[in-house]
Amino acid sequence: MVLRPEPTPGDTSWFVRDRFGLFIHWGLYSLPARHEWVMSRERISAEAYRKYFDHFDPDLYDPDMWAEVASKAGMKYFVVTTKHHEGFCLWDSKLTDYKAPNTPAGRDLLRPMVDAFRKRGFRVGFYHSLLDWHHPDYTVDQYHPMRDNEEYIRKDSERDINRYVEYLFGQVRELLTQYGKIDIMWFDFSVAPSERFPGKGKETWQSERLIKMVRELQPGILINDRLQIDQDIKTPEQYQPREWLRVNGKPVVWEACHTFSGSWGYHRDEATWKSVDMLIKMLIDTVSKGGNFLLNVGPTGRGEFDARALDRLAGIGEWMKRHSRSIYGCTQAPEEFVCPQDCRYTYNPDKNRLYLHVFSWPFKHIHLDGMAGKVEYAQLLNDASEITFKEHEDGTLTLNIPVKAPDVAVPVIELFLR
Ligand code: JFZ
Repeated sequence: MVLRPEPTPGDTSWFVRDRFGLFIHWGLYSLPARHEWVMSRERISAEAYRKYFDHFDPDLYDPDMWAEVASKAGMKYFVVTTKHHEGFCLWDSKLTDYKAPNTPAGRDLLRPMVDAFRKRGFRVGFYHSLLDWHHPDYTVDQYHPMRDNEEYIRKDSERDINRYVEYLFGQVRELLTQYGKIDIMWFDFSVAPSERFPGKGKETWQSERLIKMVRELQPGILINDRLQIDQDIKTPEQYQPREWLRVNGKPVVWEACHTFSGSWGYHRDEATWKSVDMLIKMLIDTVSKGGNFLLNVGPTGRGEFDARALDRLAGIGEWMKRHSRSIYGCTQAPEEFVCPQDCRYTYNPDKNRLYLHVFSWPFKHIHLDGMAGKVEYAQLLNDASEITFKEHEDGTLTLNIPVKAPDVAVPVIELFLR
């Protein structure tokens, strides 16, 4: 029996088919180049942070190249930070001067990006930070850059968070009315209360009213879970769930979001970059549990994907070129199919095909318990070469595999089921 996620308010049919998306974290934090939280981590005031605004000049920005690289990697949708916690806006918002057109960039950076990706058939997603460390009415909380500045904290009495929330609504309205059809709204995030400061959650954001507005402006749009009211997508971050995510015991639509390294924003000196093999296995593992995989690039202050990111995306694309059939339109295999060790199953219910991803290539045989009589034909996906098999009386089906593994990151055997 194939697990199906609980229905949601938005149209997730394309989302659970496409499976693989690109996250883009791009803002002023690309210039300090040491994590997108640098303003908070280093307690940088808005005044001191201004130097990045004054020097933001992505002269090598080429969104067509970004979209081309992402498309070749096999990605089908993208989610870009319209505004991150620093408060800087990539688009030509009429509600603030703190925006790309007022920097040396001199223009709306969001519009050419949306156009370039949409031209290649991508679905369009907007990440939008609920936190805003620049807005004058955004009150101090446990993550605010000025949380240790008593004088700044004292002035909280003059700040009106509801005036900030109206600004938030106004900018979301701009984004959902001026850039065509938007497929995902990825809000981020609600702040837990701390000993010193109150939190900011669904009451602060007026989440119910905001969700209502978003859905009125973009019918069918998908909304994530970080307004503190579950909507269409659960969003585990920087870890791999052990099984299909459930809410109240029921399987739900979910998307794991990950970085190449430990930073979402461009980080020059961060060295924990995941290998292509690891990233491919994470993608496979996610789909084998019925989830989506949103993989992030942090472009540089010049507007480029750096060499490390291009290397990973090219490597993933090389695998996806011959193996995307085991990702697109696939989900967790029926629970009666017991997956062999060091492997992952994905399953395409429309084609009734089972995909065996071999993470560690064994010697000569792979034994599929209980599959005798259920497989009509088997082949290596990379070159469509037949994999013969023998069926045993105890119900086992034994695949006869070559001693030498195929020269691909993760070999996949395509099983045509009866
Ligand atoms: C958030 C952002 O802070 C981060 O910069 C990035 O954009 C990521 C995709 O989303 O990261 C979070 C948000 C919430 C928690 C942890 C990381 N949380 O509630 O534990």
